Amino acid sequence: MKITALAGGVGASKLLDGVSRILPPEDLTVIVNTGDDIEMFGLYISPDIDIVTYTLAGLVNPATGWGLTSDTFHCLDLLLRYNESERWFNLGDRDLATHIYRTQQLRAGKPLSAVAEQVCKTLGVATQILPMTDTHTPTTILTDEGPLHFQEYLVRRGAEPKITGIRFENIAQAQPAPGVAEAILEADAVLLCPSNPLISIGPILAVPGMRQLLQETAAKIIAVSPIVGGASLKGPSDRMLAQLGMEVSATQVAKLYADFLDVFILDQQDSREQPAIKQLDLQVVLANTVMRDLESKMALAQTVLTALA
Ligand code: FO1
Repeated sequence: MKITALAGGVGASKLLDGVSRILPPEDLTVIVNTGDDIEMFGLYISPDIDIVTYTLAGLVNPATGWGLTSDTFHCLDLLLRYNESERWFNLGDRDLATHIYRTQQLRAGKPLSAVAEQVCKTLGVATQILPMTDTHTPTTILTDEGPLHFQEYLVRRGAEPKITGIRFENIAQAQPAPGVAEAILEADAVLLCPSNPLISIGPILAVPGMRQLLQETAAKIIAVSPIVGGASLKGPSDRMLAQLGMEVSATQVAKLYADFLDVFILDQQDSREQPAIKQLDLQVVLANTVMRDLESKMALAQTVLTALA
């Protein structure tokens, strides 16, 4: 079974880790959010691409879910002595190699998708990892303190400022990256990972043509809820939904995807939401969606694959 996943962030990479241990890794393609991308220290950082790639390569730092395991920060220490103002974003010594390589290749005219492919090859990842687009479309969070790049909002400010809107810069000029349309149209199933629906899956769906591809594909489309017990497990999904005037619930997430979705995986803790989600004309599967260890990642991955069979 060929599966194409839409992913962003640490929750997505945990589920994909489980899926890639059950399916042959070549049968999985991942379309990744690039709205989090940012230039720091003159280097192009693509956090969600790296999180998924490092996870599937078995190299991710298990404590943070991003960066490389056992990395050191000697280069950053000296860099910050030159430029104190970028102290808020941590780049490990080995992680820097990926950013230096990516930046060199982009400056030489290579598209982001080609660089992602080369990084996968080098790190031994057989799963195809595609950026949603090759155009730089950074996510701006509009807040009561003014507009902030997503990383400034999340990492520098700890998601403290109150948000009033979200803008995906340059999105109207963006096109799906090479391979994205085929990956959606030719898949047997499409999986929306348990990622923030507004700033991880949202930017992917905002790429012109993406929602139509999801509506047109014959693939069965399944989403795993990122909201459990009325809150997000990690990250600011819950407060962002609330501050933008939306309900903080799994049902709200299902509504955001209802125009193309077939199946919704709802956490057991939220079973009382089952009727509301069924009313959206979706099949509902109850499961434990909290992934604390390899066993729970693989159990959730198996639930997804069984629901798709
Ligand atoms: N997240 C943090 O909370 N603090 C950091 O200093 C940080 C650095 C960082 C460097 C490279 C990278 O690929 C990811 C990094 N992240 C960091 C994670 C990232 O900010 C977010 O978790 C993702 O953008 C959300 O998916």
